[in-house]
Amino acid sequence: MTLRLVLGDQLTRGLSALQGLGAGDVVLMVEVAEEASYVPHHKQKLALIFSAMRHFAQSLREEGVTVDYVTLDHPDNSGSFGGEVARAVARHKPSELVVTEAAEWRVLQMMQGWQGRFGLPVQIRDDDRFFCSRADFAQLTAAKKTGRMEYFYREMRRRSGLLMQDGAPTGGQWNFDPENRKSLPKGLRPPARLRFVPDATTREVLAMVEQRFSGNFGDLAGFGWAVTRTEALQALQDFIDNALPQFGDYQDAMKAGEDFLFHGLISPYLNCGLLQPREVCAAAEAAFAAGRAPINAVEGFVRQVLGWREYVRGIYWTEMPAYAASNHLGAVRDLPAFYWTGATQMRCMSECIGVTQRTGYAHHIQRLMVTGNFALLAGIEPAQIEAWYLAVYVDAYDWVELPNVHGMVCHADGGRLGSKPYAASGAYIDRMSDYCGGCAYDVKQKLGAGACPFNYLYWNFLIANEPVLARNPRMALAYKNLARLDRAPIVAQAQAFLAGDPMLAQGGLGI
Ligand code: FAD
Ligand code: DLZ
Ligand code: SF4
Repeated sequence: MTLRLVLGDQLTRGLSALQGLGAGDVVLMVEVAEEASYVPHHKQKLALIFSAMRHFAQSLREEGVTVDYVTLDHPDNSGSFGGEVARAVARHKPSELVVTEAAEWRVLQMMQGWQGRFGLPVQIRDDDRFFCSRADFAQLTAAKKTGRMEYFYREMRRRSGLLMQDGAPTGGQWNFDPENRKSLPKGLRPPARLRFVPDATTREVLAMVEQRFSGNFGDLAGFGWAVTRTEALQALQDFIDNALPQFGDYQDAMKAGEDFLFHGLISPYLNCGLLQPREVCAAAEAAFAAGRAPINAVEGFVRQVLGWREYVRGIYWTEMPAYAASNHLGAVRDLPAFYWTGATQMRCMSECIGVTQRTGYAHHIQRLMVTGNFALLAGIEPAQIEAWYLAVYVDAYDWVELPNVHGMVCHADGGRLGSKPYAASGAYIDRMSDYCGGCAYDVKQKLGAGACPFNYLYWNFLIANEPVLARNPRMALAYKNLARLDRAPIVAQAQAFLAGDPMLAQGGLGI
């Protein structure tokens, strides 16, 4: 018989490891302490993964498949993938072990040692759930000019045929981004979103997580994530019908108390395998074809999934393991404690950390331009802010979190992912949100007690990184503007804030 391992982010019936499943085969699924604790995951992330794993095992059993499922609290659980495969090999004495390549480098390394360790043939099959294979990505982006995301995305449109008509992009242009930067008008209420009431399996997992991981970040109370394929498809349909039409317009908007706006809320399902990238893009394209969503929304959505998601995965696999070790801007500051509590007077930060605590979710601009922007401007050590993002989001896995944080947020890769750092002053946050209105700081004030910290931290960031960034043509305008300013008071206030100086009214990283 063949032993087939299915990991917690491989919950897909068509998974390559399940292809050719024979009557005598055993599917192995294991809840292990090592995975549950390599970062202090948000409680909702743990609950989502364990519940989805248990439901997936149940659906296989209902098909008549033999599933050997080891729960976290099983008395003999060794706590690691390797230990649990070893125990299963001893139990079942398989002639072969079949796995789908792990999505992350750390686990693939482990898998590659299993044939020698267990003394039996181990087949590591490709993960074919992505549009672009690892080999195709490397070949497609080898040339410098075509290595950037926009070129990669256009080529993926051509190859997939998504939003293409007679060889040309549907709607006459590749990219509708300029239309997709509106702030939310007063009075426009985003739709209520479909959330799911926990069933008995989920309630059991919630109790286990609450008991075993009580000290972890995040609330469990509002848990409403889909945990089965059926529910994930319902969540996708809810997005397509109710939010997609305005997804494009308000893609970058932020509003206090509006946790989900018009976003997809599908990344946790794409990343654990309950939904497939092809079907979510096809659903959006069908909405456009039926006249139910405009092109700027549908193209904006397809670009995120077919473009960005595939691109960051490609960067991860072409650059690892060296990628994680770079620190281009030499950032070394410790992560402030308020990232774990939300207790700061910067309202934008407390709102974005607050939604993260409540739901395990924040949308792209909250992650990039608020919590990420602050980490960049304050010079937080990449490894520390990466560990935070990997822990706190229900959709966070190393292969997708790392390029987004290390590359896009920290610019620690020296521009491999994005050609310039996404640094911004308070004016950007003020334009795209309603956070500043209720803040203890004044976004219009550049310096002095009460000035928005994002303002002087922004200029201080440019000053501190001038030797590295000033030659970047995309930073030319920022440095031209800096040339008009008196640097000394900016640096003094930024340093006092970063040191937590109590003389600075409402100031400091310590708060
Ligand atoms: P929507 O806004 O509706 O977008 C649709 C889909 O596009 C998403 O579900 C996602 O699958 C994909 N997508 C969009 N942007 C990206 C991107 N930059 N990289 C990869 N996929 C993208 N996404 C993760 O899935 N896991 C992470 O750990 C993660 N960490 C991030 C960290 C930072 C600092 C930043 C800036 C972004 C990160 N993202 C991550 C990307 C993005 O924020 C989330 O995919 C998105 O917020 C998920 O919510 P949604 O499904 O409502 O997305
Ligand atoms: C994230 C996660 C967690 C918390 N727990 C488990 C687990 O107990 N068992 C499992 O198979 N997978 C888990 N996962 C997902 C894995 O970390 C993921 O499969 C690896 O990161 C490989 O990509
Ligand atoms: Fe954030 Fe500054 Fe606005 Fe306050 S004033 S919410 S700190 S950008």
